[in-house]
Amino acid sequence: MCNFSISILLPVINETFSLKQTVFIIDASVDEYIEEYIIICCKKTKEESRKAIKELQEIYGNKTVVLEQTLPFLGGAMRDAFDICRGTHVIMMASDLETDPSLVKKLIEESRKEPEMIITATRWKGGGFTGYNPIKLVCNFIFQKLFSLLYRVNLSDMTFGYRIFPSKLVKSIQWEEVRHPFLLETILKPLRLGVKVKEISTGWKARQEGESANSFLRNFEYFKTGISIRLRSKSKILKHQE
Ligand SMILES: Nc1nc2c(ncn2[C@@H]2O[C@H](COP(=O)(O)OP(=O)(O)OP(=O)(O)O)[C@@H](O)[C@H]2O)c(=O)[nH]1
Ligand SMILES: [Mg+2]
Repeated sequence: MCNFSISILLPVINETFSLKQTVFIIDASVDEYIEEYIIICCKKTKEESRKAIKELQEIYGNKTVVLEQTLPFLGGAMRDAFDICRGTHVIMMASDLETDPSLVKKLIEESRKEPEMIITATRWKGGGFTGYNPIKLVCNFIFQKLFSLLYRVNLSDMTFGYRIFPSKLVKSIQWEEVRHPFLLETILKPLRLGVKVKEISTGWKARQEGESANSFLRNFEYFKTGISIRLRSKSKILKHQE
């Protein structure tokens, strides 16, 4: 397949060296397919992070697209980037090194074999968790089991926001979430549409700089997202055609 290009989405609040490291590792391993790095900023993005972004712009020029998000929160950042991405495929990830950038190469290889599929990273198939809150880990495990039963799929990590999608697909869906449950929405809505999903294993290591923008209690909002999408008709998942 010759027409294959990637938009990498990197939302940023407080990352500096983690963001730069992410781009350096990706660039060194898969430069030929990268159409653009869309770095998404908001009012909360720190001055030091903006400095790191400028450095990346100096190195990578037009390949670095800086987007000031209009919708709020993490889901809003991704949704704004979905609207403007130019690659045939898009990789949703983080800039805090919790989404291991050395896996991008494998995500791309798998996606090139099955371009209509979603390839998603799982921490539950051998890669494991380093520095993850133990209570959160148990809740996460139970949640994954419950929702794989509810959606009748053999998936082990539906809440991890590290995956590659065909851009056409993400542009055709009517997204609703603006906070972290957006990460779950991006797998459940395609599943409801019959899109095939493949998992590949990755490890997870807690970030070394900054802190998460998600609070523990907010994790319970994932239930509402998971159940309501299960009950939604397919026609309500797609954007209305004009
Ligand atoms: N532009 C932008 N970036 C965000 C926003 N919220 C989070 N991010 C970034 O998105 C990435 C993932 O967010 P985190 O808050 O670390 O959340 P997480 O790792 O998915 O979830 P936890 O496991 O709860 O830590 C990080 O690189 C954040 O800096 C936001 O509202 N706007
Ligand atoms: Mg994080």
